[in-house]
Amino acid sequence: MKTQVAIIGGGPSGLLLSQLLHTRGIDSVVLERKTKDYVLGRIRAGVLEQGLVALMEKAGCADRLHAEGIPHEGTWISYGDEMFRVDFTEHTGKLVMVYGQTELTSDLYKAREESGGKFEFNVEDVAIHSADTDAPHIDYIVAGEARRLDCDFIAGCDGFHGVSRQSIPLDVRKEYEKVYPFGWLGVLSETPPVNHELIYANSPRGFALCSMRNENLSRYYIQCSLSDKPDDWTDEAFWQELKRRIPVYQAETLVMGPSIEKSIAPLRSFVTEPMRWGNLFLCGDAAHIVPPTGAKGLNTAASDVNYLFDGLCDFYENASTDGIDTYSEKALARVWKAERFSWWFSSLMHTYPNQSEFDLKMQVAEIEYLRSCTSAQRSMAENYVGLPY
Ligand code: FAS
Ligand code: PHB
Repeated sequence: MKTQVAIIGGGPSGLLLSQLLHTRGIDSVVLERKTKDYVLGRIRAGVLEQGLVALMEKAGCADRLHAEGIPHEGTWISYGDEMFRVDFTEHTGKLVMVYGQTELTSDLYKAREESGGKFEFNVEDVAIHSADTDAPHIDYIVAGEARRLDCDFIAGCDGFHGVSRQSIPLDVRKEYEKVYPFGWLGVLSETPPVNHELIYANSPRGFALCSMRNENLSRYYIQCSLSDKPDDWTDEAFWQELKRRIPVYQAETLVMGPSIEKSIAPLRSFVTEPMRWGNLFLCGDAAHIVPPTGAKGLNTAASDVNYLFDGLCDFYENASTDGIDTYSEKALARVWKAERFSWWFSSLMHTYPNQSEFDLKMQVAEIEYLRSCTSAQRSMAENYVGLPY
């Protein structure tokens, strides 16, 4: 089989790129390790920057997002029983859209299927060949049959555990990593959200986050030990712990109910450089990971896709390699700003083992500074709504 752009990974990065390329008549094939239902069953991001909303509009996939997404003009930060609001719109004139990654990915699959998108699901043994030449190809197996995909370019959209990053020689790539000493236990429940906006909570017992998907579907997280397993936590234990970490007057109004999804995500900051090797381009989690505190994971994948899409269009429409030659540099410049914000916000809101009394005082002073200082709130707002592409 031959295509112009071979895309490894059928998550949001791969699908968004494939659909955008389709709008410009550029052919692609998406190779996905799992089934579509498995991909759609993963509960992940919930907050979209306006840049990602604009890309979904450009891809012709934003109708349901605009109909069902919830615009948020600010967020709440709590520490102990104190709570204050950071107003995104007051400081930046922008807002974010609360709309689950699952829904976004579903919208992209629907658009690709309606426009004849080419997929291979349940692919195994994906192997990238000759990426550093003008004739790269991918070998893979489907249902026991060996197949080959020849292409001009390969987009590695296969996430942190994918094959693409590993295909870049070790003497070419440099990796940067910070692993956090805790995880996030997340619960989805068919209950009304405790607040109509998000609450990021710092408490002596650990971080908590109150989020949502719609007016009767709430998403909650509590910081947990890396040794915890979801089954270690009954629903009752989860709700009681969450109530201890948010202000009393919010805990009193919390509507609890059975969890319909419960999972634990480890937290890490990770970047690999460069994000290009020959005609292989890394996008999204294949190249970088952020702790979800700043809601930057999916949104930084989007800016990668934006830069790569522009570069590929420049190549096919204007025979120019300027866009693809500057892809890695441009993408990394924004990636590192997202890494900084996510690390800063995670350092501010979580409890760390062996935190000294002084460390705790610094955390409270930083939160107090954010509460009381307009420029500190503007800085947070600018990063949260998304820095320019
Ligand atoms: P993805 O990992 O989503 O998709 C990669 C795809 O490639 C997968 O479908 C995988 O099956 C496939 N694949 C892997 N190896 C392959 C191979 N060899 N061949 C073919 N296909 C292969 N971000 C937020 O902003 N907020 C959050 O709350 C949040 N929560 C998260 C929770 C978890 C558990 C994880 C892991 C991530 C979370 N993220 C969150 C980040 C997440 O949203 C990612 O940023 C987003 O999924 C990135 O999308 P992709 O780059 O497409 O990678
Ligand atoms: C979510 O709703 O899943 C969510 C929202 C904001 C975050 C992380 C996760 O920072």
